[in-house]
Amino acid sequence: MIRDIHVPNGVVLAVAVIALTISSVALGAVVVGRSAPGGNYGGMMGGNSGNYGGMMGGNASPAPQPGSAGFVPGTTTSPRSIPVIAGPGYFFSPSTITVAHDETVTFVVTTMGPLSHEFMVGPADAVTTDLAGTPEVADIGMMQTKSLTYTFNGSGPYAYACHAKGHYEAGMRGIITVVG
Ligand SMILES: [Cu+2]
Repeated sequence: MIRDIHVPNGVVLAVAVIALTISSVALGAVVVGRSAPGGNYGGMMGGNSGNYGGMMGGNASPAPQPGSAGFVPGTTTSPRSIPVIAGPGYFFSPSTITVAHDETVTFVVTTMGPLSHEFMVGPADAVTTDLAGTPEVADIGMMQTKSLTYTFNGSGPYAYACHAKGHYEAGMRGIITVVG
């Protein structure tokens, strides 16, 4: 049943994540961030209520992605929120993410299943080698959500990974493509 979340259906995933995290403290911080001028969900979803109404109502049209018309890139004052599910098992959903050059993104990472995970993001070489100083949030326990904000101002390639013992080797990593 939980495996269903892994299907490549952005709407299902987004709704699941929001349902999971809407009561969490972590998302609260993100919502505050998104409330800054020019960066609320109302504009992106084409609604006018400035909240999750469009997505929770089962709207089949996800927000425009980088490279598409109507895309609104995240900024340092209003990062774009990207939900990520860790597990159950040794993978992230999604396993590929697209960002715009110079965009600031807040990854909202929720662990499914009993294993604790971490989320590291940065240049692919640093992430692959677990280089000290690479941004990460660690010890994300079952049903916990932690957030990490990152600005993609380099040339790439970028990646994300979990380096809990054995997890990276088992496939717990993802690729970030920069466009624009
Ligand atoms: Cu892990």
